[in-house]
Amino acid sequence: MIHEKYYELAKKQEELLNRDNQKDTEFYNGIYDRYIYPVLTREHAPIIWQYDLDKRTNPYFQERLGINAVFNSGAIYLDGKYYLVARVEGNDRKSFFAVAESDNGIDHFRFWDHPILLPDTCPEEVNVYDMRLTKHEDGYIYGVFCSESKDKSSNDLSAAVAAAGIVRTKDLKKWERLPNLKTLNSPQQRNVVLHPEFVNGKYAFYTRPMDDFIDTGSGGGIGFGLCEDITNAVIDEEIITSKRKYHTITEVKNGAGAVPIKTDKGWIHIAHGVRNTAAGLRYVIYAFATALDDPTKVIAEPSGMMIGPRGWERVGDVSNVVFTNGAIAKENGEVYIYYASSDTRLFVATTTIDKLVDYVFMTPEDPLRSVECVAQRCDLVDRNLALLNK
Ligand code: M1P
Repeated sequence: MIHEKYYELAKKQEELLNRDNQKDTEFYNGIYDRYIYPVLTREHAPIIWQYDLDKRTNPYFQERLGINAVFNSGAIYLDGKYYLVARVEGNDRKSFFAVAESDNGIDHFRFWDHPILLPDTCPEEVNVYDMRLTKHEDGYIYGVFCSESKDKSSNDLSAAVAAAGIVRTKDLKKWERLPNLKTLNSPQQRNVVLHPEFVNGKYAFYTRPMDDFIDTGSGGGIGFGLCEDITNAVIDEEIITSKRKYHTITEVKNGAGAVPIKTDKGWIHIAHGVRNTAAGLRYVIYAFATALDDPTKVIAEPSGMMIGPRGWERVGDVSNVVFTNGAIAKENGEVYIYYASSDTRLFVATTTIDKLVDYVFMTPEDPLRSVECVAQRCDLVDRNLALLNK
């Protein structure tokens, strides 16, 4: 017998799932549009994931397996639909993956009935999160994610080891688990992204060399490495592409985000940068371009952040964070950047390839010193005043 409260909650949830999103007309920067509502929140999680609907076993209709947050999502466009593979975090702090789909990419996202049950091939793995989805030229869709385990070499209960887990699928329904990526020179890895094309005939990964679970330590930025065999992926050499720099948005760490977008002028990368503040770490999203014939060679890197947390985006489980691990670039030039705010909810920002290219190649680089930043701004002012006073 189904508890009557279920129908009340289901009706309320239907209203949320059917709500149209709206562009945030208060916001303008010419680079992308923001939207008023998140595309996914904990309120989007199916009721059947959380409640036992049976009145006999759940007379008070209590939440049995609560959902705390829905955030960092891989993204892919397949057969006319927009799919997100979201990081869903239960009240128990464990994350898992679940597919949500929409017809237009900006609203009406709806989770499939079942979360993804990954093949349990990694007994030490305790947590999984932040899947990047790569439609690879070998014909598979790969999901690369963080596979986290307890650091058994330490007595500290919070000491953990992060590695890159790899799965592949053709339909987002059946997932084959491959061995975790091994990087011979980096003890830990997070924010690993598979490049969509072979490079020199090999699989190419963007990595994030780390000495420690939180601190990247000597890790100098976003790495890059090649491997022969994705079914036993080993990278013996990582080189740094986008570097961390002093007194910038990447000072503490950075990491690859969405799968790079191929354009006529180069690969466009949408990544995250982290700096420290008295209030803790601040995560923002930035962009850069690498050469088409050498995806490790940075050829343009606009100054500063592209997306920063704004308004209520600043507040959540881990406040002052925006983070992306998925974007969709369609053949018609539309781009959908899915970014989570404060490890709590997921938003979309929309733009186009042309606007992204203009942003990445026409925005001046960070000259890295205040005095030079002012000179850069004065140059802009002078050019504008000359135009205005003509
Ligand atoms: O809490 C902010 C983000 O922290 C991590 O990113 P990084 O590895 O760069 O520190 C990730 O765990 C990410 O999931 C999270 O959003």
